[in-house]
Amino acid sequence: MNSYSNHPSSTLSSHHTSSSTMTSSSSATAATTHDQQQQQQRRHKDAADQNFDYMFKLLIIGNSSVGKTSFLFRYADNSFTSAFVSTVGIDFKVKTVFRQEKRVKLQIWDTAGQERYRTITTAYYRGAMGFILMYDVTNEESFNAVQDWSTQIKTYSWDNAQVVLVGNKCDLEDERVVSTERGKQLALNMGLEFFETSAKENISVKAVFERLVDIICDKMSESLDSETVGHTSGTSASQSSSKQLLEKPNNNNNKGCQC
Ligand SMILES: Nc1nc2c(ncn2[C@@H]2O[C@H](COP(=O)(O)OP(=O)(O)OP(=O)(O)O)[C@@H](O)[C@H]2O)c(=O)[nH]1
Ligand SMILES: [Mg+2]
Repeated sequence: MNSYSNHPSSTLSSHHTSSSTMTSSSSATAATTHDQQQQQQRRHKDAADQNFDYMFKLLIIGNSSVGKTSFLFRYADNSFTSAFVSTVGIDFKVKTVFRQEKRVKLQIWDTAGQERYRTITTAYYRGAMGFILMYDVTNEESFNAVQDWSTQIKTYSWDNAQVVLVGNKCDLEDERVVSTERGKQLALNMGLEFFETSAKENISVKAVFERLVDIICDKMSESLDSETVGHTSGTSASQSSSKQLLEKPNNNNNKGCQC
């Protein structure tokens, strides 16, 4: 069974493209439908591809309109639209990358920032190995909310989940209200790595994902080492946490992560 294709996300999702282009002329609608079909086919193919060493479940979280969906679209499809279609519930994309000589399949969940979807979105935190916690450098409120989002992670995900802090929309220098220094300081206080990005101008988007994957891989190696030490010394300390982090799909029986 493939855990992606059977996921309820399809009934909860919304895309920029689906809502913003369907209202055009009928020929444009036909073209869009064809594009959408192709996209959907590619999506199913990517999701079904079992040729990978690890599968990491990642979540993008943060206030509404900080740019989470745009960030994911930039990374996965290299596309950007200035239209704002607020995400309904949750959606995901799949992308496979090579890091540290491993083929890593990323299952990237794009969550709705609106409060009313909080019950749905937090249900997906479980089993996530990494979080991109995003604020908007032109929006003070989104920056002030970072601590609350961090609390949500602590409450609903496991202890080993890795988090990076991202200040998005750094292309809007004239509208900036959160300085780079404040972002850095907050990240330092929270013990997180920090990036400023622009989904619009494609600044540091790929770097964020690559760094997060590297951090997770490093954590996995550490867990492996401590597990080996634990076994050698006959103790079971840290075994359960390593087990969680090392939980990886078994390619032979086509099982994905149990999210
Ligand atoms: N200038 C600029 N605009 C951006 C950037 N990223 C996103 N936007 C715009 O900000 C608006 C909100 O972007 P979304 O990606 O839909 O925001 P979101 O965080 O997914 O919002 P929710 O789905 O409601 O949680 C859209 O109009 C985007 O075009 C960026 O890096 N620079
Ligand atoms: Mg969104």
